[in-house]
Amino acid sequence: MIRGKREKSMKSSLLVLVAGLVAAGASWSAESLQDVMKRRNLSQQDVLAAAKTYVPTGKRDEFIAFSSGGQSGQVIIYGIPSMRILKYLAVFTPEPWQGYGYDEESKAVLAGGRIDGKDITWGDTHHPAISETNGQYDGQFLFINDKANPRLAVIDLRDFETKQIVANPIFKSEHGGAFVSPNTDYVIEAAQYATPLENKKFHPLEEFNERYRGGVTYWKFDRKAGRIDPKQSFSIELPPYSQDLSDFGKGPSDGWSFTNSFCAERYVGGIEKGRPPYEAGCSAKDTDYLHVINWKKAAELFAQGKTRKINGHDVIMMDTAIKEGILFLVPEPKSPHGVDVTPDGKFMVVSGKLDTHVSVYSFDKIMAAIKAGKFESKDPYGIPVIGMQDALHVQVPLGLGPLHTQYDSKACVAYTSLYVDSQVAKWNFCEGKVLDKISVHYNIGHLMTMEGDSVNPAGKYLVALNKLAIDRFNPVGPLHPQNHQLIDISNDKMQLLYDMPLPLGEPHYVVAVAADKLKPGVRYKVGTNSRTDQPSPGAVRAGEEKTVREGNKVTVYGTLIRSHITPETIEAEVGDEITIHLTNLERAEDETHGFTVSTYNVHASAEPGKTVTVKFKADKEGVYPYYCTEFCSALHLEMQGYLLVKPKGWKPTKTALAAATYTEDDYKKQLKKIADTQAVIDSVVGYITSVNYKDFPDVVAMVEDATDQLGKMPDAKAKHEAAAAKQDWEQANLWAEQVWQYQVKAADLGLRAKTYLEQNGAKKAN
Ligand code: CUK
Ligand code: CUA
Repeated sequence: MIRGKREKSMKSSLLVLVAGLVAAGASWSAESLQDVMKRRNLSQQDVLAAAKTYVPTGKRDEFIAFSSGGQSGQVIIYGIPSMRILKYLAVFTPEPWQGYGYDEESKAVLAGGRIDGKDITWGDTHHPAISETNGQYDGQFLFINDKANPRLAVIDLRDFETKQIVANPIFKSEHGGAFVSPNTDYVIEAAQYATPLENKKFHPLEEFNERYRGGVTYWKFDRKAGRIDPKQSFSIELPPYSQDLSDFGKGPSDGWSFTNSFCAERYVGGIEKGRPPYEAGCSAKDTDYLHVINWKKAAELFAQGKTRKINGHDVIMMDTAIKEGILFLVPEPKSPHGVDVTPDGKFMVVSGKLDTHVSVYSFDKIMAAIKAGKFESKDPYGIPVIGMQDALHVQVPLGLGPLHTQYDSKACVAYTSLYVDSQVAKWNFCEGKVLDKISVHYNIGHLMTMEGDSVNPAGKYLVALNKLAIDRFNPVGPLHPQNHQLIDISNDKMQLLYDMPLPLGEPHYVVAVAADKLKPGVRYKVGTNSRTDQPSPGAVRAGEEKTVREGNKVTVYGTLIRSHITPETIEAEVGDEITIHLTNLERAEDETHGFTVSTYNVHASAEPGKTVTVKFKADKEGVYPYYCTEFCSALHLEMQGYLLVKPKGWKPTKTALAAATYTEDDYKKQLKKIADTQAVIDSVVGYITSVNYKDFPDVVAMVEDATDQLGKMPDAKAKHEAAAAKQDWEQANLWAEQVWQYQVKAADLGLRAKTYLEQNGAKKAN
């Protein structure tokens, strides 16, 4: 028997492999740590850094980081402190592994991001934000913006899938998002490059001051639905000042939001006409403006209907905002970048890119000035301007090119990135003094501390998001990876621990949450459309699979389970529209099946319980294999089928399938194999039922899957026995083989369950 032989030879080669490993292990352990340090030229410091970041096999990271994927339009997920990349999460850009943009469910999500009727298949992601409850990260949702095409995405952290993309109805770019209010009722987005808000009629640059506008959008997040509600969302019209980053107030400043700007000069360039370029015109003055907005009151004005509809979206116009006293400006030096509210909500830290200072504004002082009506002037649009000195708590000279600020678990301690100096400065924002500096490689943009945007940052680690890697890694051509450097901040002096190359776009910002706050599921309720979280109309259970033809539409309701796709042939006529729904019937963790049809540019990833749909036009007659794209079991390669696209009016000339020859002897061997395997299954079942397996939901799922497989056996058994009675040895052998296939899958699950129970301390059942 071929299989028996193959198993035997596999077993003996396994033995050889194990023997080899043991020998290698012995020689490896004979080398001491000192030997390795010498051989690899490592210092004590290096070894200490390695020990602080190494996560042994089977152990997990303490924090999970969600990094923007920059121009890739994705989110990059990695663990801290190991810096191991865990997933590239598909957001604005098609991603084949996850079937994103290749199956119908995800195409519907991407369609939400269409602008002016056009598909936009990339994004420039900048700022991820984790949902908060009372200002603390709750690990439920993630938001991220697309700067290039003003859009915002909602990711559900129960399954790490993008659920929604909304396009901003009045902006043409968008940078100051995503940031969340302390209870995630709103997600803010601020415009970057001013344009006419309606943008339906052309307005020349000569009308910039009158017709072009910036703004901020407050997207209402419906936490129960897990979606943004565009109808409950609104914007505030702002001057064309190139609004940049934003942050929400918290604690005493809850109810207010802050957005800075960098070209309050309102310069419009024109280098090709001999005018000085943008960079000169946009940085000519010493100050720009921090926008201070009472968003709670703005939400009331929206509720009262004090808005104008622009492109179907509610906008509180500047005049209304000024009259109602919800909008103020404070000068900030000079072409600033980053406004970061302190964890206690008392201060707003602004960095001047072209100024060596960070400016710490006091919320109390700003409120006192507003209350007293003490303004130094009005801007050209009539917005009251609070004097800088009336709002400042302290200014601290940190170094060249300060950009972004993050906070420590220790009170008053902050970290600011210094782009030009390529350094991180640790400083005290209460007293205004520098505590420490460390060099990074090179030209740092954002930096991030653990839970650093929340009301109680976790400290411990800091990640420097360096724009240039230059000489840090093995060269891979002129386009270099980004360099995320991990820094230990648990002591007074910062210590550099690790360089991680990030090879997927230029991440701008990253957020990290304690790993134990994330509770992602391992399976869906059977038949779920994961993008809507609703039951899929295309779902069927085992035994209910069918193919339906209506006119030129062929719809397949199929299933996936180790190791077959049902159906195994799909028949169509050229020109038919084919829709294939597939439900993964597995419950076991990590039992994903993939699905594709040759040359039709479709792909789906079906995790346990999920129903996926692919759709295409069978526009060319011929034969197209389809198969499972994930190596899901020993017979994964056999998880296959044929799409037969026949010409119109085609008639068969040959009706019998080719067959191999089988004998009675073969059949007897099959029966013996089945009996042997059953003995293995019985012993595993004996063990599982002897312990408290019902206390382990993962094992219960595996047992359910195994029971499913075994449940199909009687039918196949009846078939092989009936065939044997008729001496049809082909059918008898093949159905007996199918019985064994069910056994093997059940045994595989049973052994996995047994291992799990042994490793997780199962106890004797009473
Ligand atoms: S930005 Cu890129 S380094 Cu978009 Cu937050 Cu500052
Ligand atoms: Cu399912 Cu491979």
